[in-house]
Amino acid sequence: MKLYGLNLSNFATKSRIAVYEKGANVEIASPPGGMKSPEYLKINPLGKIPALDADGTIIAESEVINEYLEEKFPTPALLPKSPEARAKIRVLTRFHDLYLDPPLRGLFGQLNPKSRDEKIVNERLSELQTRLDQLESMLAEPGNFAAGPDFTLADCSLAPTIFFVTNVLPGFGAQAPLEHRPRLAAWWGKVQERPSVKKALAEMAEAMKAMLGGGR
Ligand SMILES: N[C@@H](CCC(=O)N[C@@H](CS)C(=O)NCC(=O)O)C(=O)O
Repeated sequence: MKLYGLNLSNFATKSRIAVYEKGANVEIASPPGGMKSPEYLKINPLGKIPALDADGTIIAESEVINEYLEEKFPTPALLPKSPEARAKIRVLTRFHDLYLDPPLRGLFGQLNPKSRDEKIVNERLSELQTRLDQLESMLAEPGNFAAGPDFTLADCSLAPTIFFVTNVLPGFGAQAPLEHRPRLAAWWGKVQERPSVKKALAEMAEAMKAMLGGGR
């Protein structure tokens, strides 16, 4: 099996964490020729990462990949057993994909203070702060992982994006994301200690450093 992605991508990192958690025999590869190359577009016509080549079956979309990995490699489990508890995890992963990531992604084009559009920045920051408040109200009590005592697909989803949130927001002079959000702050401290997350976030940090010109 081969997982196409780039270390800086929060969506690709989400799937790498699931691979690392499972200890699955999955090769990690960059999209050949880049995300929009004819070669990669044949693999994933959307030109997005991640995509999983499951021995000939191509699976796109990070959450579909993670659910596939969960079915293919059930141990250790990243979803609980009861339908209700599974639904709770899926609400968090969907919240991540549909509501939390977009306002953050909308800030990526505004990183340069010299060329940023303050109106766009303010709108996206405001939406992102609302989403972080919503996340705070959805997370489990401090001391837990995102949805309870067990590490799940919800943690895989949220950790790479909160990595960006904590690294990017200070550059906009925004309200510190962990301030006044005790559940988010406690979860963030805990989840970074998980070996799979630690490894994947170190890869993200290295890629970010390289992108900002501090790397090789
Ligand atoms: N819904 C997709 C989102 C994937 C996504 O947007 N990945 C970004 C990198 S973090 C990407 O491929 N961007 C290139 C593009 O959208 O053209 C998923 O969950 O896999």
